[in-house]
Amino acid sequence: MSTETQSKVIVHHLNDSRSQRVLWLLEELEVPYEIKYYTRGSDLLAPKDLLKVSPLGKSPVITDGDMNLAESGAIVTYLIEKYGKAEDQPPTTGKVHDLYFTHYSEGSLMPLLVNKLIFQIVPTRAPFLLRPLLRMVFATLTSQLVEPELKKHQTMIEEHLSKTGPWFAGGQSPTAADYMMAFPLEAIDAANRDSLGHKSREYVKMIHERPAYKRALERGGEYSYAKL
Ligand SMILES: N[C@@H](CCC(=O)N[C@@H](CS)C(=O)NCC(=O)O)C(=O)O
Repeated sequence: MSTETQSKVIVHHLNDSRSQRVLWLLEELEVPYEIKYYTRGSDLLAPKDLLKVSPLGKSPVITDGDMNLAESGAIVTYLIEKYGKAEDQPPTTGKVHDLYFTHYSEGSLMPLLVNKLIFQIVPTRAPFLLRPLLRMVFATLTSQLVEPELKKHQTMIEEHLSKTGPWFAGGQSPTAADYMMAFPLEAIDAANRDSLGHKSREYVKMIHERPAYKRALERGGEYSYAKL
């Protein structure tokens, strides 16, 4: 193996998943990387192969040297610390925002979106005769519990971007918070084009127009939340 190959970061990348944020980050950082591709099964779950690099078998995982690292927030922080330049760090005034949104994305927003998705999927996997009833029950749970909560989150994000934009930490380049926030905002937008507020939609559009983002899309393959 050549030294160059040995030192390349490997991204264990699952189609239509959060690992797209890691590809985007590596493209922005201009760090050479390899992709090991994994395809979801018909049950939408990751293939068992991912268990070989991470005990939970979820994507993303990166391999850097002899280390495997899972959890996208940890990966983003690790890669920026190791390979980032000054512009990849938040400005002093945006440090707390960067910290907050880096953790908020997976800690508070994504669980809500995953809940919503599970509530949609459960009725489709139930015994045929139970499906209409379950559809009604889960649609009610979604509209009474998930949607009002999600609305609160979207308002908070919209107000934040209106004050700090274009980026979550308020600087002129994306920082950790942006790599983390892009995926849930893309998912909300893809599910309902009229759902995001004006600033949040502009934000997603701005990301999709970045050359590094487009390169990441090209390399990553199938990704339903953005098109080349
Ligand atoms: N909080 C974790 C979530 C990881 C996760 O759930 N990844 C999804 C892809 S977006 C996955 O691997 N799903 C397939 C499965 O659960 O089998 C992170 O941010 O890395």
